[in-house]
Amino acid sequence: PKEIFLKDYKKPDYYFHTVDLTFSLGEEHTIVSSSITVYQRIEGNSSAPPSLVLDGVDLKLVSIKVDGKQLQKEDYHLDARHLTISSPPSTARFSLEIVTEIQPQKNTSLEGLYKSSGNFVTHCEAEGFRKITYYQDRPDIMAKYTCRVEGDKALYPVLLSNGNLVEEGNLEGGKHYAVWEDPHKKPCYLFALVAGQLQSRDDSFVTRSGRNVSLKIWTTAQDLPKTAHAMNSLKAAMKWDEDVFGLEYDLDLFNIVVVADFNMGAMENKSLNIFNSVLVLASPETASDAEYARIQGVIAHEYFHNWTGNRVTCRDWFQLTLKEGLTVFRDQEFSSDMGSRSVKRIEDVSFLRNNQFPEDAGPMAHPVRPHSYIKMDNFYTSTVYRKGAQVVRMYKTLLGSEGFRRGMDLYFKRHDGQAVTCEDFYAAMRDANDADFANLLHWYSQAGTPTMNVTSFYNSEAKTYSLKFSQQVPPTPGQAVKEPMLIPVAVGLLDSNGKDMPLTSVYRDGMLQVVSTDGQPAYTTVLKITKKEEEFDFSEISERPVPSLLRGYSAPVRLTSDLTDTDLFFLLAYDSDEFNRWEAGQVLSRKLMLSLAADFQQNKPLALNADFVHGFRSMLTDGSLDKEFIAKAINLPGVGEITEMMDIADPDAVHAVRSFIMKHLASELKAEFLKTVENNRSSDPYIFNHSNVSRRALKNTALSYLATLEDSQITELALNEYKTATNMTDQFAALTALVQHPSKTRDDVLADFYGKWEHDYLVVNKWFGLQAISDIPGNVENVRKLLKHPAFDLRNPNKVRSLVGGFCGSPVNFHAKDGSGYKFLGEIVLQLDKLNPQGASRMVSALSRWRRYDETRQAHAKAQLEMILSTNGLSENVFEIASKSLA
Ligand code: B3K
Ligand code: ZN
Repeated sequence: PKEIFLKDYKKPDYYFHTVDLTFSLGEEHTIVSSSITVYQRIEGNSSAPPSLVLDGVDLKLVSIKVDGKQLQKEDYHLDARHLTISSPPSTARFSLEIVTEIQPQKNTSLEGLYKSSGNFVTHCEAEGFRKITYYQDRPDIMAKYTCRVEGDKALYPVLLSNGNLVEEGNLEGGKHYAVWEDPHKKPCYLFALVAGQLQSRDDSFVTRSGRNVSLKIWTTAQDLPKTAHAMNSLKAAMKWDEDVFGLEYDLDLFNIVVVADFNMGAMENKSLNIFNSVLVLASPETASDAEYARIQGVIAHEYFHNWTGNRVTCRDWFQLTLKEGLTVFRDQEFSSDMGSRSVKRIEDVSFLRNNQFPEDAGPMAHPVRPHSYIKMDNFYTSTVYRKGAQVVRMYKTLLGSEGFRRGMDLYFKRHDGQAVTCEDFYAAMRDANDADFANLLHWYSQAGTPTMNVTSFYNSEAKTYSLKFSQQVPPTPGQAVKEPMLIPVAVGLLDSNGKDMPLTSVYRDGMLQVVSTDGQPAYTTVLKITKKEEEFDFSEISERPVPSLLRGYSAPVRLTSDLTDTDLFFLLAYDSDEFNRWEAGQVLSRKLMLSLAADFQQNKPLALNADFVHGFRSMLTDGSLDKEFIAKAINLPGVGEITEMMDIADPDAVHAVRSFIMKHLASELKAEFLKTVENNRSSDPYIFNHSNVSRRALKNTALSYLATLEDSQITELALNEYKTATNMTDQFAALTALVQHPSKTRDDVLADFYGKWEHDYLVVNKWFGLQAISDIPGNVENVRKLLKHPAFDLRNPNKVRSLVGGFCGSPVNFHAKDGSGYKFLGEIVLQLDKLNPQGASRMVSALSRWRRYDETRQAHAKAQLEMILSTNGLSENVFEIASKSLA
């Protein structure tokens, strides 16, 4: 396999101007005819024109013409990946016509053109278009497309592609056709085609300039009722993008198609978004609040790509974060505005810590803009997406909302219709604000989560308060030495009453920094750390403050400080920054869990101190707090997050400790938890809004604590919750509570749930997932059984994610010391790789951090990676992850 490097990027020698495609869809094969107008980049080249190299994989070439003339065998060269025309015409412009034959019905990789539930569907990003026809499959080739689709009218009554429908009609032999024209030029990864039996939910949106946009969500007749929430989310997103960024939709039609077999969450194809069904379909009875929220976020995300991704796209795939980091940031902001900003921030930061931090500390660590890849699909990572979004957020933190908006406006003004780089985004932000951004670009090139330590000093005579920062970026594969980064740290200082102190002036290295421009004191200020070590001094500080550091998590770093437990409990009780209130509790919990894990390892008895229980009780019973916030605040850090902080990861110890703390809190606060469940029950019709979501979140979190007690009264309670639930959120929470421990009740309720929902594959996936992630010892055997369940299918990515992915999330069973979990995964990866390399490589990643564990586990995991790597015919996808994991 060949590694591709950012530094080797070269502009293409040829550009494509227009692309006219015709698909003749058939059961045996599909014929794709493409007609392209080609331009030479360097006109009037006196020497012979360079050869034109087209990408193509799994294609049968039927014919090729240049300027209308059929090419002979000696005029081109064909290998497994390319079609090379060695002597193209020397004219500035020529035409290229290619006919290929493909077999979508045999395509299990789910990239290119494939079939799902009998329908034809495409997925092209990153490099799937080359499985449809020969093309320069790279994002800096932007062309205007037309697409004619022909197929059997009875089998494929609906024929869709990008842009506007310009013609349709009947053909002989029961066939029909449709011609679509996309007026916006685009890279081929945004091409899409859908043909099949679909019905639509129709709605419309009038843009602020008065354009009437027809909105359609396509799915099976049966699932149509489950598209209402997605449609509302779409309209809310369209409105939000106008209000917040001044961005309006640019066509008269916007389609979303729901697909059951899809590798990713969704795809932002121009005007024809294609979605994994789990991210569209929802009804109160079948989807939980978390799923409603995810649908809202992802519908918005794909819609937002229309500007950040489609109108302005990436020059090359290394720039992926240019569109993904930015669009994730935009969807996070949207969701914040739709619900609670601090809760959304807490969720996003937790996700980052649990998923991106481990990646950034492992063998696959890469900067948000990677330097190289073997298979681009392997770089759709939480680093590129989530850390990338944090990088975008830092621009906003540094520039303020208005400055950020000025930068966005300039970015679109400069680059609409172009394929650009992260530097172009940076330059737009800088130039629109005359900003000084020293060291910010390092975030694009350096991998690894920076650690930042803060120490404080109060001088009661001078009334000054100093914060001393030191930062360090850890070494990562291929990057031993790092430069200091620009780290924006939002800081507030609390007085002894817990109130924010006014901040009038702060000095850096003796130089006065402006805290506020309008003469008013600030209560939060953003310190720009640019060096390895740096000190800031606040003046006119009348008493020793408690600092609230990194408010709102203003930079994706690991923060350590000299704050005492007393300081942290104080912040937990008083910080005006809700995120940091939560964070103070998390820091306390992390410290506690780590120290109890050490006790556990030394066979010492576990004990919980009274301050912790007290702090916990105050949170749980504070009626002035937002209920969803309380639910987050009483949620302990996950096992993964804590094992990540240990020298040698010990999932058994952390699991035991987490269970112990939960159980202990549940028994100490049983009355409070019971009351919480009691007070937050409701039989009103389901509404997805903040107050209802909050209420359910708090009730169900309380129930999850109670469930740890293994007490028959609680089982009764949970059974009752299960039976009387009027929505999936409550029903599934009760089910989850009931299945914690082996029992007859557990078996019965799992069987009951399956019986209720066997007709709904999305709910069945939740049922698979719940059993897969179970911490009941020896659960691998149950998972093996479930693989043979009639509802399971290795070809469907959602099912694989629920069952296999779910299993890999269990600290106890995936990391079982006898290696049974790793062995299970090894077998699945090999089976899956033959069907779907993208899916297989996602699964194999679960093994990549094997070096974090003890020797026994290391040996088991390593053996599996070696076994995988020694297998013949391995995909490049799996090869890249497995080989880098062993390196
Ligand atoms: N851009 C797509 C992801 C495509 C994944 C390709 N393997 C969805 C998204 O991030 O919006
Ligand atoms: Zn995206």
